[in-house]
Amino acid sequence: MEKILITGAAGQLGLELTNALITKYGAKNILASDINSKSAEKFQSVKFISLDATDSDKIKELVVSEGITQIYHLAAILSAKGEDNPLFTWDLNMKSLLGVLEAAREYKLKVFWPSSIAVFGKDTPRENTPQNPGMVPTTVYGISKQAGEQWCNYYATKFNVDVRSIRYPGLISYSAEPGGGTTDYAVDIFYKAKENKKYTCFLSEDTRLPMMYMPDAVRATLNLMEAPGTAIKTRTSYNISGISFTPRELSEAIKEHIADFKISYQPDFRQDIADTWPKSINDEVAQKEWGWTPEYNLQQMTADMLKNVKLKS
Ligand code: AKB
Repeated sequence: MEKILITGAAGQLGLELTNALITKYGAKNILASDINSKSAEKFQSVKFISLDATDSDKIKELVVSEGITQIYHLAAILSAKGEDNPLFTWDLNMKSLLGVLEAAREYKLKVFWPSSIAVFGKDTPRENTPQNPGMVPTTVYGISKQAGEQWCNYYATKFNVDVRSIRYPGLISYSAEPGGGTTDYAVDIFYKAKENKKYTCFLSEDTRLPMMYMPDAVRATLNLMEAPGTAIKTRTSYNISGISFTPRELSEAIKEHIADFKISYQPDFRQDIADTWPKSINDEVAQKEWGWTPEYNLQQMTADMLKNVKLKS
């Protein structure tokens, strides 16, 4: 039986993946962790521990004491927030990954680790971005994800560690808000649309970015982790495509439900980051190797978000 440790379980992706893993493997086989001990309240049905993901000794200790067989290592600082403190971001993102990979080598664990479209940069073709183009990332988060992909590939080829990864686009969900990303506007906008029918966007109206609705992202992750090892030929990280849209197109989709919704634009430093990222992603390799295909389009995602977003009291 699998026993799964999740780091960064209280984050936007963490909460949803934890729930999906509980459904798949049963609550008693899941150990949720996050650095913030207050996050415990988010995990009623599953064991939770407060864990600094850079503490590699503690991770190894847990692997032994809890009989862990898989780690979903999600803890990281994202693109926009990472720029506030580049060295700390590098340290946290890399140290935690290397600790997990070492534990995986020693105890033969299976690992999932998220990469990001932030690995791409100014030299990358921005339309239909291929799996292996030139990549010179422009944020410390992107640099850490790019280097992390190489480390994953190294551990997979040199030590036979079964580590699998996806380059997520911007993720959109209603259970937990994202924290510190360049794509966060695509979640914030739904809260503001429901709260007071207007939103000031920190990206310009025509900034097209790759995004994905959370149910697709969770399904992609589980499908990748379930695929036979022989099918997984890419051990850096897989491109996957969902929905690409601009803030203007998203606002138009919202207006189909809230006719008097208004959007204005005040681009800030996040615009410079977005301008180096792809507009759309080519995911032929993921399609071919493990059968990836998205389900949600812009209209379906928008209707579902507006139905489910709950305003904070
Ligand atoms: C961010 O904007 O930093 C993240 C990402 C695309 O990895 N959502």
